[in-house]
Amino acid sequence: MNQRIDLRSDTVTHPLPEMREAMYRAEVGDDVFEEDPTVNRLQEIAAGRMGKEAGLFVPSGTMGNLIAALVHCQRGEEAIIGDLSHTFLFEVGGISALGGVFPHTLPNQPDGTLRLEDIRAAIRPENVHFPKTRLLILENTHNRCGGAPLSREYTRQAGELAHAHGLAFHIDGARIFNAAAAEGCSPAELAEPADTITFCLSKALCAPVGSVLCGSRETIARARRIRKQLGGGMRQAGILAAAGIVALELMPPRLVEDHRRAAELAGGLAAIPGIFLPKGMPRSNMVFPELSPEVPLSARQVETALSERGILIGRVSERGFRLVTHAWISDADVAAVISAFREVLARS
Ligand code: TLP
Repeated sequence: MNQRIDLRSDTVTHPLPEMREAMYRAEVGDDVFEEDPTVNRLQEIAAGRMGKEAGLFVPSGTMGNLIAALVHCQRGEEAIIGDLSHTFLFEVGGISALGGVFPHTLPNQPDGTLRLEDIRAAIRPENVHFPKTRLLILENTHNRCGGAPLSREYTRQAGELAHAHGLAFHIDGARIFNAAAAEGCSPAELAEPADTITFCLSKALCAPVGSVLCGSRETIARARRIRKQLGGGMRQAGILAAAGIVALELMPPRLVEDHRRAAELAGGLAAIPGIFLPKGMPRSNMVFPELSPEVPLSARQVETALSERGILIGRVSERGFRLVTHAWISDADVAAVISAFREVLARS
């Protein structure tokens, strides 16, 4: 990668040499005919990791979540979803624009959960005035809630509640491998209560493109038709899937390193006068520092000053930032970012 220290997201990671090699050598076929052996293998491996019967390779996490909403809901039906969830905030309203799915938002708690009593109260009784509540969507790790992982126990309870009321349960597990690393369990254990889960190959796992939607054989067969309808049927996609297979083989065990670096980054930033961090965070690879009220700079000014020093970070509010660690961020980078923040704030 280039010389910049890029903490804007783990989506900025580039494929490893092993991935490029596997892409070069990939056996391919027409995946719309289900004849691409590399895609088929990726889907099988991915489903195995999630403890589901089948997987579907999709171009993005956004499409995976959209297909899940469309597979579980008819137009005019409702999905219960966190008000800080990626699907609600950052997927261009796709579930309603394209699927006619009505989002019933509930407040995300600081730990990324939705309160079970809120979910229970949101499920609508049969009444001619109401949309049918069909789906519960949770996000693990929860991006806007500090990268918080949801526990197995919470996920199990949420799943039980959803199923007891006849709802389907989808997990946006874009970073489910980070959640598993943080919780010290397997992704399959976190996915177990869900009917479907999407996870991304192109974030912390460093593959260049793609996500996989996993679920039962029957659900994934229907999802395949929806993917085609959305224009997501790809042809010799084995070139991309090959990198995904390497991602699944090589990357999950190293995620704890990203989490350790995020903790070190947070510790270093918290020691700088004028910066504070939410308590108990980070739990995975995201750090959300904020400027204290006495700092005369805006987040935008700090972001610009850092970018002049070759450090790119995300800005999430007037006073807040998001910094994401990933395979391209070293210990030296963490130290450089802490001292650059210190210098920029000392000059204000
Ligand atoms: N998140 C991106 C941005 O869109 C904000 C990021 O930099 O974090 N679910 C979650 C929880 C996500 O964080 C993202 C991407 C997605 C879904 C969508 O994945 P893609 O970008 O592959 O469509």
